[in-house]
Amino acid sequence: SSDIRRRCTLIGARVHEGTGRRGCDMGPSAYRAAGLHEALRDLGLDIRDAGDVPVVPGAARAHPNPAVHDLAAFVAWTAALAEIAYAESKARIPILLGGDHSLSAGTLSGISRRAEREGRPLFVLWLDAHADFHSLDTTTSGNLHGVPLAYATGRPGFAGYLPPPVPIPPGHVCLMGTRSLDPAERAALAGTDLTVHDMRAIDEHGVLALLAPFLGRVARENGRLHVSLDVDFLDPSIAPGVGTTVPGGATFREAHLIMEMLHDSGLVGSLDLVELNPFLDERGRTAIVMADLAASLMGRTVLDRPTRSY
Ligand code: HAR
Ligand code: MN
Ligand code: MN
Ligand code: MN
Repeated sequence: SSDIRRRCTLIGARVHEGTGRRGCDMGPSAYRAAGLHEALRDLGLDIRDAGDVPVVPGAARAHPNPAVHDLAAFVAWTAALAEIAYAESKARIPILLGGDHSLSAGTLSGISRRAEREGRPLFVLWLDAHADFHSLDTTTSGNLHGVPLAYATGRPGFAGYLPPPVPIPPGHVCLMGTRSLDPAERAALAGTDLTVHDMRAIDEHGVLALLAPFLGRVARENGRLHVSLDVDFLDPSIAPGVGTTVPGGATFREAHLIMEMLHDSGLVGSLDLVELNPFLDERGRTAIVMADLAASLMGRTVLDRPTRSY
């Protein structure tokens, strides 16, 4: 088919160095075991499986902030994933199978370069309990899964360590599900026009009323939309397989409606599935729920409805 939305590439990114605990490197295998590939194939999509990206961190890199760890791995993953995301996004939807959220520094670099080349604005929907808006200077945990959005939006503090990305305007980014921010992130966000729909906003207004205006804007501006889905966006009761559970997350129905709206919009050009930790999962249920959500975004429908335009 000539429709880019019917073609996707699965890219395994076994990065775990961005967290404080092991296990995320098993994520790509867990998605395969959960039947993600078959589910997408059953939708009639043209699937390419790029396998797992081989990344070997170079020599250790020091940073003035002593908390920062595994910076060499972060740099290597970012460079490698930026390349593959750029290449694959030319004619297909890259789906990154994480791996911790530091991988999005790479995806977003590659996709923002692609969007610039296409002359289209890039928009980002960040579904996460966290904002991941630390710089290398402000992180106190030193876990670099807490920095990718700051890097991709061109926040200072990365120069000399990572290649400068084509910065994504903060006003093009929409966070949903936010319920855990560190003080430095809160302060940094306050100085931007990034949209933050925290869990309270979801409780008060529902996901439809919050997401529809954002999708409308992406459509009007002929934008390309990147979706980053962190497992901890979901409530731990349905998604326990993650290292950073935060109570009070999205229900399956809220998450599923978001996936249906994204599918109907036809705007999604790339997707990250991040933070799945199979070592902490219960009999694969988190891998299965994430695979199910991804399939719904890519086109699983219960009833055929006329395509909605936002
Ligand atoms: N803000 C905290 C930190 O920087 C927690 C970051 C957790 N991030 C993820 N991905 N799990 O969203 O350490
Ligand atoms: Mn995250
Ligand atoms: Mn998170
Ligand atoms: Mn703009």
